[in-house]
Amino acid sequence: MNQSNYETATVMAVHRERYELLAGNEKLYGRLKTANFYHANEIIAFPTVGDEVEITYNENGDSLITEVRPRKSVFMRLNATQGQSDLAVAANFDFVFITMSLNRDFHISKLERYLTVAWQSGATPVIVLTKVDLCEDVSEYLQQISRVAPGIDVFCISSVTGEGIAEMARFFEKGKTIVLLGSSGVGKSSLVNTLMGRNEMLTGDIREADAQGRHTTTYKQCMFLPEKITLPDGTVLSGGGRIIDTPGIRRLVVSDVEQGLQISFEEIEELISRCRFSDCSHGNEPGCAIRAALENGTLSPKRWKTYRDMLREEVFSKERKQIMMKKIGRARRDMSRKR
Ligand SMILES: Nc1nc2c(ncn2[C@@H]2O[C@H](COP(=O)(O)OP(=O)(O)O)[C@@H](O)[C@H]2O)c(=O)[nH]1
Ligand SMILES: [Mg+2]
Ligand SMILES: [Zn+2]
Repeated sequence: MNQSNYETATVMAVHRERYELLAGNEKLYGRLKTANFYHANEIIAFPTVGDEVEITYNENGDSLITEVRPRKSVFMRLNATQGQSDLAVAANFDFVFITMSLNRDFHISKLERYLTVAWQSGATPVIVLTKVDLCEDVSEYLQQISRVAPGIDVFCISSVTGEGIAEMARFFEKGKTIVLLGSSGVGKSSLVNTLMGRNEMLTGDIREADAQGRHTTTYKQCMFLPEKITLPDGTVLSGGGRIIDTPGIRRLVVSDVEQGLQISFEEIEELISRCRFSDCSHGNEPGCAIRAALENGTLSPKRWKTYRDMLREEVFSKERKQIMMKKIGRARRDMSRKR
């Protein structure tokens, strides 16, 4: 046995069906066992970027990924394929940078959704408002945010000028991982490139599909930040840690966000607990605290709608999961019978 006979590795990037792994200081490639299931925290899961995996090392080719280690945090999204398990988008991060640009992309209901998934992931949300160089007045945005995200750090930054990035320095720390969450075009990859000091990710109108085969086309990628981060204006920050860039998630689908909803819509759940009937549908029942709050203006109809939409998606996703677990259970029993 030589010293590079690794048993565990970190998933640094996910290509179509091949995984870029880091084991010790060595870069390896890994593949999945075919027709098999991977377990992480009881959820049936395929490996994703940031995952710690167990491998069967192969010095002559791709290693075999045999198991996904339990995750300390994860983003999941629903799998559109019927009967397939939810897909992990990123794993094992400490901070979620919820990125929205200070122009077209700014929607408070989107932020509410992001906050819910961020809390649910197990990591700490941080709000990063990008393209501050294009925005004349941020105060209106900040005011809106303080209403839905009290106590959460908010930064206004520009990846072009470097403005505001120094204030975030405490998140760039050895042993800590940041994941970027936000719509396509808000400037996630630009932020990565500014922090890395080189063009690591593709940005802007160079679509991922246009650049197949090039190094930068990686779908999801985890990078080590430099120990010294040099901003465009020459400021040097102490860096370190890792950052995960994901492609823009077009429509964030909610699954398993019960706890996240409890945290990010705390005041709504508090109101609901004050409705006279415990099974209040918040329609015409007497003593409904939600209706009272909507009528006196302390609860905005939009926020109430976002909450209800997310709750509905949550119920839907739970039902789907139950069906899937039954299917998998059946498949397992069939398999063991055949043996
Ligand atoms: N003016 C300005 N443009 C930015 C900034 N960050 C990103 N952009 C531009 O916004 C577009 C989308 O950026 P990109 O990083 O690809 O967004 P992503 O899809 O979230 O990764 C590109 O054309 C960038 O040049 C910024 O801070 N200021
Ligand atoms: Mg990008
Ligand atoms: Zn009610």
